[in-house]
Amino acid sequence: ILLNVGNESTDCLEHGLVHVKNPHLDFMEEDILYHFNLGTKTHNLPAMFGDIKFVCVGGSANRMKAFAQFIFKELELKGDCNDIDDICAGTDRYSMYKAGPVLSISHGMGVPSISIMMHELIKLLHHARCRDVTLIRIGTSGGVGLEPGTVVITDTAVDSFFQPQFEQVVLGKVIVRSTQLDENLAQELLQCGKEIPNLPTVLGNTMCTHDFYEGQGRLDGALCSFSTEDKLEYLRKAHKAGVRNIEMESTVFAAMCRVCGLKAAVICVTLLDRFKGDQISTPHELLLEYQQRPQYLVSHFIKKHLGLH
Ligand code: R2B
Ligand code: URA
Repeated sequence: ILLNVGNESTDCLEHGLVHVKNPHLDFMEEDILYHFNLGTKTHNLPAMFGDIKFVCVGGSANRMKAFAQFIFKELELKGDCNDIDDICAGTDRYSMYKAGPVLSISHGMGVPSISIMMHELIKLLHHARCRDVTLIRIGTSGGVGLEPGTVVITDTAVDSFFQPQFEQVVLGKVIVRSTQLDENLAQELLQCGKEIPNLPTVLGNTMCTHDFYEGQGRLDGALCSFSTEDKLEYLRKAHKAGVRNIEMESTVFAAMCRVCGLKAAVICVTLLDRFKGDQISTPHELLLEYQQRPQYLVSHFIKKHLGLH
C-alpha cells in the first residue's frame, strides 16, 4: 500500500516558527529528547537554543566539533573556541556544539540514524521557539562523473530509483514524502561557492541509498551480485537522471525539513569519481582538505547573512 502524503504541505512557515506535525505532542507534559540527553523539564531549551538561526549537520562527531570551532573563529565570537563543550556529552549517540547562532550536530551514517536525530532536533527547535532557522547538511559523497573534491549543492534529493521522494514504513504501510529542497537557498549557496577561489561547486541531484556498498553499485563489498558493466550502466542512468553524487541521508533530511517548514540544503564534497573506482584511495591529508570545503562554503554563506562580509 502506498500513501502519498505530499499534501502535508508547508503551511507552517508563518512567523518563521518551527512547527512539529504531531498533535500528540500537545498532550505531553514533558518531552525527553532521549538521544540528545536533553528534555523540556530538565533543560531550559528556549534559553539554551532560542537564538539559533543556522543548524549544520554532518555524519562524524569529530568533524562537527571541528566545524563548530571553525565557525566560532570565523564569526569572531568572544572567548576560546577550544572551550566549546559537547551539549550531548551525556550520550555518545550524537554530538552537539553551539557557536553563537550556529548549532553543529553529528548524525551518524544512514537514513535511520539521521532520521532519529532529525525528529529530536526539530522538536528541540520547536520547544526552544526558534525562528527563521536554516538547516544545512554538510557531508561527503561519491561523485558521478565529477573531479574528486568537487562540492555538490543538491538540487533534488532522489532515491535509488531516481525519484524525488522518501518512503517510510508506518504502521505497516508505505508513506511517501516529497524531498523538494529550497531552490533559492541552493542558488544562493551556488553563488557563495563561485565567490570562493579554488572551490569547484556544482548544482546537481543527489542520490540517497541505504547502503555504501551494493546499494551504491560498488564492486568491492563483502557481497556483490552484479557485473562491472551492470554497475556502469546504473551509474550512466543515474547521471542521465541528473545525479551528480551519491550519499546516504539526503532524502529523509529533505523530506522532514519540508514537512516542518524548515529551509534546508545539502552540500556534499565528492571523495572520488564512481565511474573510475569504488575504493576511497585518496591520501588522508587530501581527504581532510576535501571535507573542509563544504564548511568554507557554509561559513561564507552564514557570514553573508549575518552581515559580516
Ligand atoms: C557519506 O559518507 C558516509 C558513508 O561513508 C555516509 O554517511 C554518507 O552519506
Ligand atoms: N559517502 C558515500 O555515501 N559514498 C561514497 O562513495 C563516499 C562517501
